Amino acid sequence: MSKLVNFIYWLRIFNALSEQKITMKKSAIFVIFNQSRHFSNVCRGLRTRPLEKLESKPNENEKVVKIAVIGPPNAGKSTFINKLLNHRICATSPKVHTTRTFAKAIGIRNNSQVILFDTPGLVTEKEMKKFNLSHEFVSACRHSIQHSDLIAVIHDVSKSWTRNHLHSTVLNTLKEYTNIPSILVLNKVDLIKSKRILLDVTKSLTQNTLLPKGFRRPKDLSKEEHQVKNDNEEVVGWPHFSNVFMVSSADGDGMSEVMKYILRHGKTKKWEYEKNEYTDLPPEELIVQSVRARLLEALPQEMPYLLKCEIEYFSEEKGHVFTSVLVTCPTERIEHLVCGTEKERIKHITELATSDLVQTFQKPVSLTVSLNSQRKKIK
Ligand SMILES: Nc1nc2c(ncn2[C@@H]2O[C@H](COP(=O)(O)OP(=O)(O)O)[C@@H](O)[C@H]2O)c(=O)[nH]1
Ligand SMILES: [Mg+2]
Repeated sequence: MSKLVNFIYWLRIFNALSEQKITMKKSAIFVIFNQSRHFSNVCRGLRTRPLEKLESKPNENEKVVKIAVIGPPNAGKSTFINKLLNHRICATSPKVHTTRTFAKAIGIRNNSQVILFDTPGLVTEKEMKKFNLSHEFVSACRHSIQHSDLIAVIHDVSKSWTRNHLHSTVLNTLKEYTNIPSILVLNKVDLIKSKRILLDVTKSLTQNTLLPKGFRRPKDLSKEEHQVKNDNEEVVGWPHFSNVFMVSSADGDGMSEVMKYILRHGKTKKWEYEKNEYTDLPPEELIVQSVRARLLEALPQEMPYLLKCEIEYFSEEKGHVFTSVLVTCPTERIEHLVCGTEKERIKHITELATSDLVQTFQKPVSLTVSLNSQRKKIK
């Protein structure tokens, strides 16, 4: 069976290459199949991204606005970006560190190109070790902030034990980039019944400086009284947010207000990306991230972090994406668990990842997810 699948892939790759008028030696193609990480480089000629060029004539109405979306892992940054742009670009899951690479999500509103930086969650040294994250992971986040017009802090209000203070890494980042205006986005408000909670959270996180519409701040508070501190006498908020929004990235509530505000920060300049370009990530990376996110969602606890996902095959033919992802498990026991009884679990994961990718690429997708285990490979 696997020989037949391989044969079909061979046929497809030959078709795709001949369609793209790419000439390659047979030996070169053999290397691609043996080293899948090299494969994506060869696929550069087979972009799924439409390559419609912008008119070369500069348009004075064109604007660009860049927003660094920051916040602790799982606050809902990727979900927020997808909802704001109304396009599933970033992978999301209920587990932390779904986003492991820094990515740009791009959309057009009116005459403005809106570029959102989906930053991997800000992490402490301890978390970096625990989740095996590289230093580049953190520096990519800082780099994106430096180049943005606005910082959007995404804060999860659904967790009672963290909602009343900003994450220390968020506070440190805000202190570092005081020159860039920042907004506070209280996310997951759909999970909060009481408006009072939202009011208290806003007071704490903005150090009593900003309140939602309809609430008045007492005029005669002294500077010290503004400072909201936790039990350890640490300041828990940031007094320089230029605005505060309450949203649900899950159902879209409050998103249009955020977009209106973002558009006000646009600078008149030539668009930086092609009209239909929606991310700087290559399609192979989007595919791997989508499969990984569904594995994170479907598997218990830390197990999905032990799996290695890599692209085996990618091609686009006549508007249809054909792709295959190889998931390497550390042991055969984990491979069986991922596979599930009668392959039910892996089939379900594949179906969900396929439907995510259809939304991302906005074209039909045929995805295969194959499993392997390291031990078996060594044998
Ligand atoms: N109920 C609810 N869940 C949300 C909301 N925003 C995000 N989530 C969920 O929170 C989890 C983490 O979201 P994700 O975007 O991956 O977080 P990130 O790590 O900050 O990028 C996912 O399971 C999302 O479905 C929201 O507004 N409401
Ligand atoms: Mg994310």
